[in-house]
Order: sequence, then C-alpha cells, then structure tokens
Amino acid sequence: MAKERKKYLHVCLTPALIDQFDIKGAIVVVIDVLRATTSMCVAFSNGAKKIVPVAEIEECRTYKEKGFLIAGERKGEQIPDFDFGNSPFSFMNKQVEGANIAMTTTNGTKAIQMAKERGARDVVVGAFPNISLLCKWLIEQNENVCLLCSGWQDHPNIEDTIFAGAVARELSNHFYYYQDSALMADMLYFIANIRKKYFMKNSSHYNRLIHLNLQKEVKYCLRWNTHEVLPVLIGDALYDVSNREGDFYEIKSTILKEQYGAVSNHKLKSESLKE
Ligand code: 3SL
Repeated sequence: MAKERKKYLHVCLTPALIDQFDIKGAIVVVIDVLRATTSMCVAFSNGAKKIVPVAEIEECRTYKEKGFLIAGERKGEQIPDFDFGNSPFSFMNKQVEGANIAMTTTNGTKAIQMAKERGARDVVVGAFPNISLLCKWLIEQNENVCLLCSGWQDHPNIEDTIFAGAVARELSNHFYYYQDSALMADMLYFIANIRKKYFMKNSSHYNRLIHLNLQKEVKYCLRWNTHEVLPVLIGDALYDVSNREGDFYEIKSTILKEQYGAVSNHKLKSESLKE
C-alpha cells in the first residue's frame, strides 16, 4: 500500500502575504498572541457561548441591538461605548458566562475574516493558553495547515512568529515545512527560547502595550496551556469545540443547524463539509 504523503505546514508571517498561499481546503490557525487570540481563549474559558469576529467598528456596534456584548480595541485601547476592550482580564467576568460576543480588533479579527473569505476548510484560534490542545487537534485532523500570524498592520511581528515557530516545532514530525517561513519561525522560536527577554523587550507591540501600562497582560498572554479551549469558526462565529461530544463534523453540523434553523440541507452540507 502506498504510504500517505505528509501534509504541508505553511507559516504566513503577515496577512499581507496570505494570497501567496493556497489555503483553500486547509486549516488556518489565526495567531494574535498580544492579545486578541489570547483574549478569545480566556472568554471561552469563562463560558462565552460564541464570539463573532468582525473587522469594522461600525459593524460590531450593530450587534449590541441583537443582544450581544461588544468588545473592541483600536491602537490597544478600548473603543468608547463598548462593553469590553481587548484585555484578557476583562473576559474573566461573570457577564461573559453564556454570552454572545461580537469582537473587533486591529489585526486579529481581520485575519480571521481573511482566512474565511479565502476558503479555508476551518479557521481556528491559536495562542499560548491553548497551544498544546491546538497542536494535538491539528495532528489529528491530518490536513494541510497554514499558521497565519496577524502581525501589526500587515507587518510581521516577533511574538506571533515565535508562537508559529513553537507550533511548527511541535508539528514537525507530522508535516512538511512548505516554505522557508516555517523554518524561519521554527529557528526564531529556538533562539528566542535562549534569549526570551531580549526578543520580547525589543518587540514593537510589547512596547506599545507597556506604554499603555499593560505589563501584567503581556505576562499573562505569554503563559502556556492555561486554557483548554479550541475556538473554531463555524458559520459566522467562533465556538469552543473542546468539550463537545462527537466527531468534529457532527459538532459542526449541529452548530450550523442551530445557526441556520431549518435552512436547506444543501446549505448545511456545503458549509459543514467544506473540504
Ligand atoms: O491587533 C489586534 O488584534 C489586537 O490584539 C491588538 S491589541 O493588543 O489589543 O492592541
């Protein structure tokens, strides 16, 4: 019997490069370590029902009338009149339990939308709090993977690249590195492990957040495996699929049925079996 080919692992260092990769049918992991994808993990771990990632502020605001809590940040600061900004600590809150949340951030939510629009099979959220569970799930899926670093306004950044490198290292026995960017991320992670403080302290977004007096948040975002959650985009919202019963396609179909109600089976099939 022919040996099955290993799947590819891409690392896309910034959303500006996304069209260099064929992500149709692949799993895209959106990474925004400081702080969007970390905050999403925290929100789910505190019981959020779903999170709708929205690129623009105005669109996010419209969700308030639909009974959602709205969260958003620009330049690191909470958007006035929103319920939350983008602090992981703000989602450690009773209000979050069972809540529907709409969220807009400078880079993270935009990257999620971009991956979806380009026909990814699945879009999943990655950050240090859920790194091990994420890697385990990616290995089980046996599908091409693209690690999409949100970066900062279309520029690569150190923290997302280091995280991509940590994931790449963990997956390296199971996947082919597709481009040098995967190897670059892997090497940066290796070097950063030796000089952790040097890399973080010289990163632009670290310094942006430190100027906003957010040292504690940065420290929190860099802790590994603090939240066993796996937020996956299903239809228009992220759901934590980590503790749902059944196989992944069953979970997707159930959630899509909830979203679309009695819409045609055809629609359901085309969404849930997108491969
Ligand atoms: O860019 C983003 O999506 C945010 O995570 C940036 S911030 O950390 O909230 O400034």
